[in-house]
Amino acid sequence: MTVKISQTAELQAFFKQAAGLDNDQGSPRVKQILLRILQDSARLIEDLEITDDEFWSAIDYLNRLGGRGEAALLIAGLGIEHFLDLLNDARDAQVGHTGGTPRTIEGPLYVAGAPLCEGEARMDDGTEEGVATTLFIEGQVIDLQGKPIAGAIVDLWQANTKGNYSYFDKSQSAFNLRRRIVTDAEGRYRARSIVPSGYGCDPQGPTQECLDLLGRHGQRPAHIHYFISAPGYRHLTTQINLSGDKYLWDDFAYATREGLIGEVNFVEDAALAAKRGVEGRFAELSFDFQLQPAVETGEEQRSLRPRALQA
Ligand code: MBD
Ligand code: FE
Repeated sequence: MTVKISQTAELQAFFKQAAGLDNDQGSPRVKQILLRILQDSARLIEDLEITDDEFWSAIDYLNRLGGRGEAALLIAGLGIEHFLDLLNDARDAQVGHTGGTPRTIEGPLYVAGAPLCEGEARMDDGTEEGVATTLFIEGQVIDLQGKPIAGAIVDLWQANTKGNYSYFDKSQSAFNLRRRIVTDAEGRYRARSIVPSGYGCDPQGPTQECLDLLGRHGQRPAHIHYFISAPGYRHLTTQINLSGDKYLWDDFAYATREGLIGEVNFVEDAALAAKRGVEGRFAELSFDFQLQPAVETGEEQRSLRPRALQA
C-alpha cells in the first residue's frame, strides 16, 4: 500500500499553517473554508495523478476565466448554481417551507436599478421593431392562499432576439429589457416586451472551452428572469422558460423546472392586434407568481451576491 502524501500528519499540519490556523488574525470562517479547499485539492491532485502540465493549464484557465468575467457563467454551466437551488429546496422542505412558485437560478446577467414602473411597463426600447415579435406579459402575484399581493416588486430581465442582455451587450441601450414593476391593487403586473431568444455561451470564451472538453453545448432555452419581492414575503428568484424551445429540457444551466414553463400564445388576428395597439402577429404570455410568507429576518430581500449596477 502506498502512502498518500497529502494525508500525512506533516502535510495536514502544513496546510493548517497555510490556512492561517496557527495565528489569531483574519477570519476563522475563511480559514476553515480555505483549509478544506487545500486539503481536498491536494487529495484530488494526488489521487487523480494530476500532471504538472494539467495543473498549470488549469491555473491558466482560471486566469482566463476571470479575465473574461465568466466565472459565474461556468458555475451555472457546471450545474453548481442549480445545486444551490436543490440544497435550498431540501433545507426548506425540512422546516416545512413548501408551496408557491419554485425558485430557479439567477444566472450571471442581472443588473440592479432598472426603471421602476407602476403596474405596467414597456421593456424594450423599440430598436428591434420589425425583427422581434411583440410579447405582452401579464400575471398576478399572490400568496399561498391565492390572495393578491399589491405593491409587490416584479423585477424582470430578458435577452433580445439575439439572446443578448443589455449592459453586458454594449450595443443595447441602458436597461433595455430590464424593468421593475410594482403590482397594482389586484397584485397584477403587465409588460409589453419582445419574444426573447435563448442565450448561447461565447463560442470563443473559456466557459465554452470547458464545455467542449465535456462534449456539451452552451445553449439556454428562451427565458425571462424574475425577482419577486414584497414586504412580509420571501424573496423569490426564478425564471419562466418558454415552451416549444428546442433547449427547454436541454438547458446548459439546468434552470428549467416543472412549474416554471411559460406557454407563449402567438396571435394572428388583426382586430386583437389593433386592440393591443400593434400590427400583425404578436405573442401573449400569462404567468402568476405565488410567494411564501417570510418567517426569518432577511428573507424578504435577495441574496447579497455581488451584481452589476449601472449608473
Ligand atoms: C443566461 O441568460 C442565463 O440566464 C444563465 C443562467 C447563464 C447564462 C446566460
Ligand atoms: Fe438569462
